[in-house]
Amino acid sequence: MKCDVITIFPEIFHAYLGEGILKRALEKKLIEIRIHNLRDFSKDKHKTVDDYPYGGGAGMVMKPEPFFSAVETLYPERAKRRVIMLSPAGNKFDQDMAAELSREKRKLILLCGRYEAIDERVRTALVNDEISVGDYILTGGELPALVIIDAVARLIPGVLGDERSAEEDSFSSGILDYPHYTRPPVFMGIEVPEVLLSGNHKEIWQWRRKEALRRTLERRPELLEKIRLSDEDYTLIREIKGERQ
Ligand code: 4G1
Repeated sequence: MKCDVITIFPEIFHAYLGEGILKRALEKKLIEIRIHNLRDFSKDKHKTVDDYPYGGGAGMVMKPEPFFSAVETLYPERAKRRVIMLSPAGNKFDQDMAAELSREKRKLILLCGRYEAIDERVRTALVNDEISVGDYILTGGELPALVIIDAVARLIPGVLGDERSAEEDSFSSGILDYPHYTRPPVFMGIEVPEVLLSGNHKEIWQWRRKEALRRTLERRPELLEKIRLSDEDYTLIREIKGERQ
């Protein structure tokens, strides 16, 4: 993953990317992320990046020139870049989209908005894709950009370390995770399910699969329509339905 971010708040990215798994992946050069300050691409002496909206109304709009100047300066070759705008009007980000972006050969350029909105001509003439991380109102596109960087980076081979592959984790199976427990065996009077202490790995994995299916059936039944279930899964689902009052 090669990624450039354009933002008026570079420090937000340095803080998050300076910790944990992503910090290590950057050090090992498994991913390459460059953070650019949009203000550095503003031409006037006050380094203005926003202006009043034509037609009036509340709030400010981000000017188009600094975004164009930033992208054309940093990555003039159109064919080798994929400009992504984080926007509530974009396609909803999900694990499939993260996987697709992790396979992208072009450099990803993430544009982060602030204020009310970004001038429409950025979308029309600069942006390839518009992505939203969800339906709520935010103060800026920086957290959405970090969500995308985080979800995509951990799919790059080597980023999660040798012990743990991205395929092993819960959501890559397309259903919710099973319940997890660690010591102590009894906490606040609540016991760890006996099967997990049994050492019987076949039974443990059967229990985990069943509890994952139970949770998905209860909380996110629509996820089950997106995946292919095995004959054993159908047996477990029948058991779960028989256990319900
Ligand atoms: C109209 C949410 C505006 C928000 C309707 C998810 C939200 C970027 C995202 C807004 C943003 C709704 C996102 C809103 C986002 C310019 C600066 C846009 C921040 C901005 C439902 C503010 N996923 N929001 N407007 O939140 O950037 O990516």
